[in-house]
Amino acid sequence: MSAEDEKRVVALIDMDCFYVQVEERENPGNKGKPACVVQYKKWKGGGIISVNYEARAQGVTKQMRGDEAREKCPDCILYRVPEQRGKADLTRYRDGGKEVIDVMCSFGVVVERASIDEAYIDMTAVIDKMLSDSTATAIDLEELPNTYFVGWGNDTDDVKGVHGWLQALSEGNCNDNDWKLTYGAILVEKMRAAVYEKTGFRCSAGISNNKMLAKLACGINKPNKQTVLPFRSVEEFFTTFPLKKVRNLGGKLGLVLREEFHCTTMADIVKIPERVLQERFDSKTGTWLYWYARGVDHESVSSRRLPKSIGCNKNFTGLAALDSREKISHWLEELCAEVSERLEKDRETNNRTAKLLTLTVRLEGDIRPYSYTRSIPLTSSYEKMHMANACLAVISKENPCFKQGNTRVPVVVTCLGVSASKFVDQLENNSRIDRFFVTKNSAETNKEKEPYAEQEALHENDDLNENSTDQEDEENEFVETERILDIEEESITAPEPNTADSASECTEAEPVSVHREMSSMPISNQDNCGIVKKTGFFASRCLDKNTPIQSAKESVPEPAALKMVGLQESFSVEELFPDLNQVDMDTLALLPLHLQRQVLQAIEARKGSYGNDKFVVCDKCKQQFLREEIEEHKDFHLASELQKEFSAQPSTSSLANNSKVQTAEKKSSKRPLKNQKKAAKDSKRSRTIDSFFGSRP
Ligand code: DCP
Ligand code: CA
Ligand code: CA
Repeated sequence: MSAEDEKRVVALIDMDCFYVQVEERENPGNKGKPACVVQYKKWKGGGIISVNYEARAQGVTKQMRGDEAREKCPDCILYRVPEQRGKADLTRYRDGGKEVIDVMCSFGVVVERASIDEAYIDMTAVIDKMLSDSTATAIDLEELPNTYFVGWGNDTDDVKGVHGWLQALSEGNCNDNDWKLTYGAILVEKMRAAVYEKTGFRCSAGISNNKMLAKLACGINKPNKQTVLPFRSVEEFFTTFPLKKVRNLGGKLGLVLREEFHCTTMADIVKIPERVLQERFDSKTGTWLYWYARGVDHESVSSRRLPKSIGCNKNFTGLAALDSREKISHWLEELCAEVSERLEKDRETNNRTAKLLTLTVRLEGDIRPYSYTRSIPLTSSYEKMHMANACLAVISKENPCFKQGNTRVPVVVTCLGVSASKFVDQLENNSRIDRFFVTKNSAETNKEKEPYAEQEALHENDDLNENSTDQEDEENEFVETERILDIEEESITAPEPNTADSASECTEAEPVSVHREMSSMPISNQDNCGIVKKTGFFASRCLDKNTPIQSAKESVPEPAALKMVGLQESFSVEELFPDLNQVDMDTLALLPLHLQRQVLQAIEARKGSYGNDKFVVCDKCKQQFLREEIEEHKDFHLASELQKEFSAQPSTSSLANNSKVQTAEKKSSKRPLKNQKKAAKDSKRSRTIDSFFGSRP
């Protein structure tokens, strides 16, 4: 651990018994009485998803059903999640969460909404300013009314550890980080008070130097309390802290650590040498884990107020399982109606449009939370039937019976999910589309619009996203949605660092399902969709547009970049648009130009005409290009020529030396063509056109 690791001041704020608080605000007369929120179906009083602290005091837990809660606590109030279209309607909870986020944002800190009821805050800049402005050395106890300090409390006179901590500060027995955390705690006290004043909701918080520590600190003292976890207390604290409670270690990674390495606490991981961790996982993950176990987490808090995906899913268990095309179609319509409505509202409020629709399906007999996921490009239309038909086409494709026109399907669907993601700013829609399929760096430039949820969801089970879920299952599906993503990830790896300066990769904010099986069915092509699994057209923008797509693999040397499915794949126009009669021009316009050209050429070829005025012929290579492409293509020729000339020069020649260049040019122009080609070929081995330009003074 170094001073570098203690530079930031990060908090996680989590609402106390959130759904109950939302209900209590609607029913103020019930405040202070024991209460729960139960899932909307009534069997045994419904499954409990939120319990207030009054009910907890009487032994009611989330694991119970409503009836059991009443047995334990007869006067316990049971609120029911509202219902719409036969499924849970979480609008009021979502809206409540947004109110809280707005209050936090008013403090000038970086706010990353992490789930329906929590947010990470990076307050480093504000604290640094407070510290530089402040002349005070002593801090008043009253500024920290609800704050606990891990490692500083005792069982008698200073349970919270606040006295001991402040005394150490006043005696100069502390470092810069201790001061920063203390000011951070004061600021969070103020934020929580403001949240209460403006929304009526109580919350708890964890304050430390990074997201992992802030999150686990938050859970230590609840409700309406906040906990500071100073770096110096981490080592001791980790000797007993269970690793499965730690962010990012709740899933597969944690399972391997528990089962193969027999680790139960964070301190157990510390005992494993870095090399061993690297061998078991991979070098990057091993190193990440090595430091993570020591309380080091570099993931940045990125400004995100909007949900990353908008979706919903529903379980159809037992007799409710969907065993016909009609039933599947009906429920797809219902789900798409909800998604469509929420997307429209989102477009209006946030000025953005979703570009990808992901369908999740679980078939009967499958013990996994899902059987497959498929993603489909989404055009600007949020029309529910448009989306529902596209989803149905996907299922038809996956299930050959549909193709044969049968109405009964041989496999039965037990869970359906529809989720829209890949939001782009509406105004700059088309021009910015490709940045959402590209590097972390470019995604970061659009931070404010980058939504929350799935980044977390990849590695966590306990954070919620804004996807509403059918909640009736015994095992709560609200969390299961996240587990879907967790399980989906094939390899066990460190989470991608959330930093603007991290290595450029094609993975930022990609839901894992999309990594693995990004299909590219044009949404207008519903009836004959021909889903392309593992397609690569978005990935192809990483390549030189004049590079044949098949060479994509060689073009992307970084293993992490290969995570984006499709970089290894080639594909044909037919795979992209199986029915050339039904190419949706809006969808086509989202593709890179060279792909648009290939599709348009195929359409023209089918018609037997080549006279489309979209095309121009390059006078150098006589190939046809789109008008928009030709300038860039000409640059390619220019670059090739320059490279030929350059490679014809003796390797020691200096470009700065004009006379030498001229000599070389003369020589090269006299060179027989065969030799020129050879020279160009030789030079290609060591230099690319890009590197040539890069090396120019
Ligand atoms: N939720 C859900 N299903 C779950 C867990 C939670 O629908 N399995 C919903 C209801 C919760 C909200 O998400 O109110 C937030 O979840 P938390 O885990 O943060 O739990 P609470 O806020 O209810 O309680 P706590 O005070 O422990 O944070
Ligand atoms: Ca909560
Ligand atoms: Ca929570």
